[in-house]
Amino acid sequence: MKKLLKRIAAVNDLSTFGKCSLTVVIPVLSAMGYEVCPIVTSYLSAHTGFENPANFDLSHTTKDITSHLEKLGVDFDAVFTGYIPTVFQMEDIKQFMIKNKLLKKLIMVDPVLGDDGKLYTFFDNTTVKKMRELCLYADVITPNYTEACFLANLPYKEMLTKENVRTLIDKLNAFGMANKIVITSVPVEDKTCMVVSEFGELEIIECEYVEGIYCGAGDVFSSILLGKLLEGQNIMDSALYSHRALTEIIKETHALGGTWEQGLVYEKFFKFMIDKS
Ligand code: PXL
Repeated sequence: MKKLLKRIAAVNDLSTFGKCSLTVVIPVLSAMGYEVCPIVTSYLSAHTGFENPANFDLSHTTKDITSHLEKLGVDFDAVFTGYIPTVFQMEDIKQFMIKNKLLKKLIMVDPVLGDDGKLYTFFDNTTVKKMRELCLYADVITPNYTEACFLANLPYKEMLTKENVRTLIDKLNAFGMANKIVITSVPVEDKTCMVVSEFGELEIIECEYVEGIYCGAGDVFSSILLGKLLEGQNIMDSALYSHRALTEIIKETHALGGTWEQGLVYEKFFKFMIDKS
């Protein structure tokens, strides 16, 4: 089977309402010119920020889905994981990741665990421990600041010094996590920053303040980042591009009166791409 485009296995949930996970990952990466093959981890009526979503855990399907893909010989250029509802499913995904890692495919883990200092509904310390294990097989991880604290087993502080950021990266490296780490929404010396680290070196990038916090922003960020990495751009340029795009999308969503639960008007990314090309 001739591969016409670079192909991404997108391991994430499908939430009908609330614009996150696959409803973001598929359109964004498709617009960037990739073939996106979803491996659906859970099917929800809405993301877990809404009260009592109907939630159908698809953990029991993962092994059958990935082994059929293997039988077909479907060859991926990247494996990109996000929300995984159970430790049981994380183990199956880990096996899929290991096979692709041995084939030298790009493995990117967005360790979806929580935000604002707290874990998302349904997650606990066992989830964190297992997510740490997945991160060991990743080339790139993209935690937000909350997730980075949980992964590093460090307390969530309202404000960090530059030395605290160094400690955070050192702790993640000590656990043996990905060579490339991009942490978003890090509060450093009264600024919101993005931390980009490669092989232990780190840069703290001050971000423009934009009003509004939206569910799924991390999914938009990591999707664009992956798209850029697969174009062959380095981690810093990819992170900066993704950050610029996300800033525009947040501004436009805020101007339209968006809310956290409804998520981002990521459709504005398509305009961003056209304007910047
Ligand atoms: O984007 C984060 C996310 C993804 N998937 C589900 C979620 C959330 C955040 O709340 O609930 C199901």
